[in-house]
Amino acid sequence: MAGAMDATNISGALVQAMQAGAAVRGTTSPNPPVGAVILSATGDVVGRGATQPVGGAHAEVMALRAAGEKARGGTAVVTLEPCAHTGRTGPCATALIDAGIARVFYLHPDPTPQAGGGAQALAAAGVEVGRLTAPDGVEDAVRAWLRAVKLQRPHVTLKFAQTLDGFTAAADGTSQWITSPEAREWVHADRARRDAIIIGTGTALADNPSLTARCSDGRLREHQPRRVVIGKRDLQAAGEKASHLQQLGFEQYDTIEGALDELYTSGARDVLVEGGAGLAQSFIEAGVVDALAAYIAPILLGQGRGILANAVAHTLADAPRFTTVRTTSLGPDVLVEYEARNER
Ligand code: AOF
Ligand code: ZN
Repeated sequence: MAGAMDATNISGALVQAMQAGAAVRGTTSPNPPVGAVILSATGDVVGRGATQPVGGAHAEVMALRAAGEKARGGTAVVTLEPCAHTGRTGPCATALIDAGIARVFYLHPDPTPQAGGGAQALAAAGVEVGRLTAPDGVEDAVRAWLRAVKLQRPHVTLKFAQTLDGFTAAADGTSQWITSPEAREWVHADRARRDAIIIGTGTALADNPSLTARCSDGRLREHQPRRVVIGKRDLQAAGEKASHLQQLGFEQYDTIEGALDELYTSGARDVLVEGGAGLAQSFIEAGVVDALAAYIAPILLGQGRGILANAVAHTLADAPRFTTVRTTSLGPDVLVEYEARNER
């Protein structure tokens, strides 16, 4: 029977494992960004690890390496059920057994037919196995991957910066800058954690956005997402206008469905849609928006351009609804993250 001190250690280890997983988000696809923590037999954290880029070690193996002999008789806390298969790497369940781990607690079961079954393999080897639930307010980086695997298309987050009355640009079209430097810095960090950033051809032509993930001093971040443009307008013919995108290389698809199909097949699991209103509208209408990231600035416009191009519901009862999962203060602004109600 687990004592109170033990439960505290395990929930603390889970938060650390979730943080380790969140830290590698954007670098692991098509694999999930998993985090793992090893507690020694006396309950001390002796190893931490996270999934390495494809072909590299899984989280458990990284954490076991860090722990060395101190893992013997200890506890592993992982954000995904340890795999039971030999894929690009060996089975984590076996690695845990071989290291002499006595107990394994994990957050999400692995739903894939090829890697699932680790819990059973561990239990069959005499390891005590338990499930954990996620604490509120801590980023659960595996969720987007789970949703993507279930739907066989990337998890989609629709992002926008808006005034507090819901406008993304003033009536005259000015939109720079609604949100603060702090919010923009966060946006760049977020881009580096995604597999792809998607915009519409209209936005590509009007704004000539770089769609790069940059540091505050303008340098490119280490991980850059794929740049994707959806729409039928010819960007090549537009020449100079989309020059940023052209220099950096971008992928263009005619339709949302075609883009999501190809992105999933080529390994993307977590993508960000950055606008404009026409594309956002089409994503909502297609029913493929899993999450929203709303950057809300303390500005009033009264009139202007909205997040979407048209009504998506004519009566309140039909309006798409979302669940608030997290709010973050970014200087004077607030980031509110939502999940679609059909998420689970
Ligand atoms: C784990 N720990 O850290 C991750 C897991 O091709 P492979 O061998 O890299 O295996 C990929 C699959 O393993 C992936 O689809 C997912 O089911 C699982 N990911 N499992 O035990 C980890 N990243
Ligand atoms: Zn594994």
